[in-house]
Amino acid sequence: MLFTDKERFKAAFTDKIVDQLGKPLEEASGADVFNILGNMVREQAGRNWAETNRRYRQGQEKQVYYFSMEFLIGRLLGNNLLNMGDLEVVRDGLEELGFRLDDIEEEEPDPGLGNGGLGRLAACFMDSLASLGYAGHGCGIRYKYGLFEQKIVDGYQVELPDYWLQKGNVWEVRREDKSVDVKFWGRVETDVDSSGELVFEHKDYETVRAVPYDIPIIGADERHVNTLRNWSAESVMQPSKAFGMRAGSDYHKFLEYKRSVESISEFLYPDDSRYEGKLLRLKQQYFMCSAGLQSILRTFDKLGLPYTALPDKVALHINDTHPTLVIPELMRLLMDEKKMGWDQAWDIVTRMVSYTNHTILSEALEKWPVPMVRELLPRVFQIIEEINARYCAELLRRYPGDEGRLADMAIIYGDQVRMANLAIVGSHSVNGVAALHTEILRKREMRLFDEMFPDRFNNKTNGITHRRWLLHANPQLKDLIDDTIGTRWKTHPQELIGLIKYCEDASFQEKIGEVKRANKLRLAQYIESRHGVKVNPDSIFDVQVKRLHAYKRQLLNILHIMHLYNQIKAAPSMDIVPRTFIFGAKAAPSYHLAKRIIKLINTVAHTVNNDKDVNGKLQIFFLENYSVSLAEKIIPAADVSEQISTASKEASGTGNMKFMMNGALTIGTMDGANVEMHEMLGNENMFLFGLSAEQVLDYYQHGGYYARDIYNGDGRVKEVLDQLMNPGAFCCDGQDFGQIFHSLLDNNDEFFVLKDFASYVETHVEIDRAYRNRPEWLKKSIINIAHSGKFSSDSTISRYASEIWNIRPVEL
Ligand code: 26W
Repeated sequence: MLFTDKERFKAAFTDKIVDQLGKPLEEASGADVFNILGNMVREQAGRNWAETNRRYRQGQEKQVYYFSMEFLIGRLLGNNLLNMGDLEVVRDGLEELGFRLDDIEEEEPDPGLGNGGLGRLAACFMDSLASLGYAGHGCGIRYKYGLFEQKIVDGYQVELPDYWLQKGNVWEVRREDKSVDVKFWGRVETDVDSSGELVFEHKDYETVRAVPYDIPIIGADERHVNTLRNWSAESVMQPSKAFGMRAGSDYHKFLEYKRSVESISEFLYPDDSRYEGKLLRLKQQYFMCSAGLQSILRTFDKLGLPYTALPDKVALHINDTHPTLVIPELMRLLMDEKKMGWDQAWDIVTRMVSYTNHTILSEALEKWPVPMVRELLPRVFQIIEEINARYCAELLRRYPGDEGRLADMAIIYGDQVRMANLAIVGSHSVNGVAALHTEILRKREMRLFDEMFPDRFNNKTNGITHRRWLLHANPQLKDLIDDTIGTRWKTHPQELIGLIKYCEDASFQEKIGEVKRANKLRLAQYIESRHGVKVNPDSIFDVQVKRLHAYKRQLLNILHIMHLYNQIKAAPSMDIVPRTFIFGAKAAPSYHLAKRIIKLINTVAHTVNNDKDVNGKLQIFFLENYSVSLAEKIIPAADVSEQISTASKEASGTGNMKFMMNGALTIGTMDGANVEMHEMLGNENMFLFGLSAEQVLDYYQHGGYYARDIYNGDGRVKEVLDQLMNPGAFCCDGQDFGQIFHSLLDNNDEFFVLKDFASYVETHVEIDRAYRNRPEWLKKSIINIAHSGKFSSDSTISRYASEIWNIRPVEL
């Protein structure tokens, strides 16, 4: 705790304002209050941070490093106060000084250092690691620009740069003294040393300085403070050093060099689930891997242990294939710098590295062109070639003459380096992120690897931190749960199951209903402030928020809404429970179809929201710039959670878990972690629809699906699709939505939107019916909350710790 009581906090805070800003409290702005408060929190955490590090070093504790190109951490002020146990004191104290903590929290820029699920998962894991007392740290990139800020202009997505660092970052500490150099380009010279060993020397390289910025990750007991180390790329000041020994490096070249170096940590690639083989991205990946490993080895060196002890003291986890270069880079460091032989280095590396796969979408598989890797990273490429050669030889020993297998499994094939294959071969553990996803990896996508390395594959179903997504985002629900089952669930979220006892308790149901209504009112106010429209808090809040991607099928959702609208137009007296459909989604800037879908949602919203016949039965809002902070406002207010991906395509989903924890009921396909939700909830407490993964995969393999048959056979489908093309309610000239129409009919509806349409419509009718029975609905809502503890990332992390990393909590 920062402050033992409110009065002391007020005094200390007021002093700081005066001392540091040289102005009286009355003149302090919201931004001033945020900065001063943030500084106080960080200073306090600093003591525990130093102590944590001292203890880890002194006890020679095994450290886990989670390498990830994305950490979508969200705002930190509220969560840090929560984890330090200061939230109430600070809230009350500020209140008395004339400030609302909620407003102060809004002053903090939301660090958009991630695209979506993968980045947010990394952030939840950081929180759980520290909260459970594990020595686990993040290694990432300090992007100057986060994911673009989305504006909606005339219904279209417009992207603006997100310069989140503009006003500085109170949480980070620049650690100049921990800088390391990373080398690109050049060539490798081979020589024989005095003892007859081959030595490899990297010549004519370009040097990039990597400077770490550390962010303290404060655990829920406040005492464990781990480190998220994000690397920033800077130029080396003397041109001679920057270019190694290369001749002719003049000043003009230096400026060019400086610009190109700084671009490495300039921006986050805004593409989610689609791979682009861009040189700059490869540079980012190597930059992070090399800098991270060098700093890890430095820390290890201080222990004074032999390198053979490395796997006992350090675990390296790679978040998808993006940091796979950790494998050859660590080989390089061990062999070239620490003078270790191949076999021993390989044994060490593979015992240290573990890999998580986050998607089976083939368009997301990273494959780098051989010439690019060879030129940018000449020594690393040699090592990849050697890994590949040895591994392919082993393959042919096991499966003599099986060229087909070799073609599928090789790391380098044709003109490409396949990162997933390298990641599997170079690690001791490969995990999927939900039971179904892991099953698909083992039985289909990675079948041959599973056959070759049967002990390597395992499942770790994703999780979410209940501290951010319940305690912080939904304080009223937190209080109600505390009053009902006590507070142990906060450290043991599985104990939320104790709420089951109350699921039929009428007074508890009513209280749950009141909390939901309060959250809906708050969101309604937010929407009104942005859209200037009143939102009916008694309508069903039906929400789909996530990245925009064809497989996630926002299109299915909006086509269904168009159908509802058509029904109302045909029979304005139609009896339905009023619905408010809420969307939030960013599309990759180059993903044209996704952007059309955003436009369609906004067009339909405009028509429906302004049609008198609709008479409040439907409202549609597309909330711009979906982000962690917006999610915290939306999710607690949802009645219905849309998790409607084409079965087999969503590796896990984590939004699904957040909604469940906040008492929303899910309409979903049997995909990702929805399957595991359904296992606990049953058909009673969840609304399932659509094809199964098996059916989908069968269609892909054997054909037999004809979207046009559905268009011709189902009048409802024909009506909404024709509305995409013909002038009328939603469309003007047939140009706007033609691409969507063609993707469904001419490209045969890759994601089975039309195939699942009928069952989706029916299931929504069921939701309408279920909502009318308020006690039953609230009972289902309670049952959802009660089971959501299973999806706490604390459980997930405990399993990573014991089954993959072999670490235990460190007592402080
Ligand atoms: C190289 C381009 C690229 C960028 C990002 C390819 C793939 C990605 C990520 C793997 C996409 C992603 O975020 N995947 C999501 O990961 C979540 C956490 O495991 C899962 O819950 C989601 O289902 C999965 O889509």
